[in-house]
Amino acid sequence: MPRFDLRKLGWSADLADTLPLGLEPGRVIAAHRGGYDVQTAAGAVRTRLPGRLLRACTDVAVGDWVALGDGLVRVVLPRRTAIVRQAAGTTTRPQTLAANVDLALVVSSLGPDLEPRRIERYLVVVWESGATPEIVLTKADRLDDPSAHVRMVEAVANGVPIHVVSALSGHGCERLRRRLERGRTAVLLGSSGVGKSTLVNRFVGRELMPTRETRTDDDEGRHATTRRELVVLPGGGALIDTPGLRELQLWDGDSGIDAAFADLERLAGACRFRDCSHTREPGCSVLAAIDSGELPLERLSSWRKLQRELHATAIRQDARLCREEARRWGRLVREAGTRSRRRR
Ligand SMILES: Nc1nc2c(ncn2[C@@H]2O[C@H](COP(=O)(O)OP(=O)(O)O)[C@@H](O)[C@H]2O)c(=O)[nH]1
Ligand SMILES: [Mg+2]
Ligand SMILES: [Zn+2]
Repeated sequence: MPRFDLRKLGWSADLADTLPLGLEPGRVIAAHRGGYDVQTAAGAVRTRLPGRLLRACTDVAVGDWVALGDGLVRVVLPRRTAIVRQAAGTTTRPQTLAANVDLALVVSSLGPDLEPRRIERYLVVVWESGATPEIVLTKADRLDDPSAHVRMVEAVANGVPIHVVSALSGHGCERLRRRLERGRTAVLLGSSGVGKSTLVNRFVGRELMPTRETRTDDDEGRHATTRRELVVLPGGGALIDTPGLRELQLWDGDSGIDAAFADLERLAGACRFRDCSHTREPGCSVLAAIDSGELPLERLSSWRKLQRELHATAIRQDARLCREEARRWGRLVREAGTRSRRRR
C-alpha cells in the first residue's frame, strides 16, 4: 500500500505526543454534509463522527488533526490555530473555516470591486486565529498600474505584506509560492470570484479545483462531494481553498482588533484621558492624527463598527449561555422532582 508522509502536512513529534495510544492519525482534507475525508499515512479515507461526538457538537474543520479508530473519528487533536467566524444565518454559534493554519492569505481582486474595509475585517479574524496574515491582490493583469489600489490596501494593512499577482500572466506567483513551505499550512480566504481556486490550480499545476469557467450547473453537485479543500502542493506544504464567503461576521476578536488596528491602539495610548472615546476630548491624539491626515477617518469608523459588532456578538453569546444554563437547571429540577415522587 502506498504510504503518505504526514510530515508533508505538518505532522510533528508534538502532535504525536497528543495521539491516544492505538489510534491512527490523519488530517481532515474535506468536509461534507455527512462526514469527512481524512488523509492518513495509508491513504485518504472517508469517515464520520460517532454519535457521542455528534451529540457533544464536536467542531471539526478542514485542517484538523484527528485520531481514527475502527473507521471513525475518535478524538480531535488540540488545535494550534483556528479561523472562526460567527456562522451565517440567525443562530449564535461559531463556525471554524479552517484549523491549524500557519499562513492566512486574504485574497481580493484588483479592480473596481476592491474593498479595503472588507480586507480590514478579514485581518481582524486572521489575527484573532493565531495564524499570520498576508494579503494577496489578484488579477493584476486587469490594470495598467495597480499602484493606487495597492496604496489603498496599504492604508489598512498596517504592515501586513501585500502580494500583487496575476494567475493569468504568472506575475508575482513565484514569490507567493515560496511562502508555501513543506510542512506548513496556508489558507485562501476571500469573496467568491476573486481567483482563489485559480491560484490553487496554478500552484498544483493542474485543474484540481473547479473555477468559475470549469463549473457548470450539473457539475455543481458532483464537485460539492468530491472536491478536496486541502491540497498537498508539489513542494510539500498544504493549501486550503475555501468557498467564497458572503459574510464574515466576527465571533471573537478583542485581540484580533488590537492587532489589526495596532496603529490606532498606539495613538489611543497617547490620549490625555485613559478612557478617551476619541470623539471630542481635549488632548485626543487619535483626533489629532485625523486632523493632520496621518490617520484616515474611515479607519476610525471601521474600528468603531467592528468593536460594536463584537460587543453585540458577545451579548448574544452571553444570552445563549444563559438560555442553555436555564434549560440545564430546568432539566435537573424536573429530574429531581421525578426522583422524589418515585420515592414517595
Ligand atoms: N484576468 C484574470 N482573471 C482571473 C485571474 N484569476 C482568476 N481569474 C478569473 O476569475 C474568475 C473567478 O476565479 P475563481 O478561481 O473561480 O475564484 P474563487 O471563487 O475565488 O475561487 C474566473 O473567471 C477566473 O478565470 C487573474 O489572475 N486574472
Ligand atoms: Mg473557488
Ligand atoms: Zn482619544
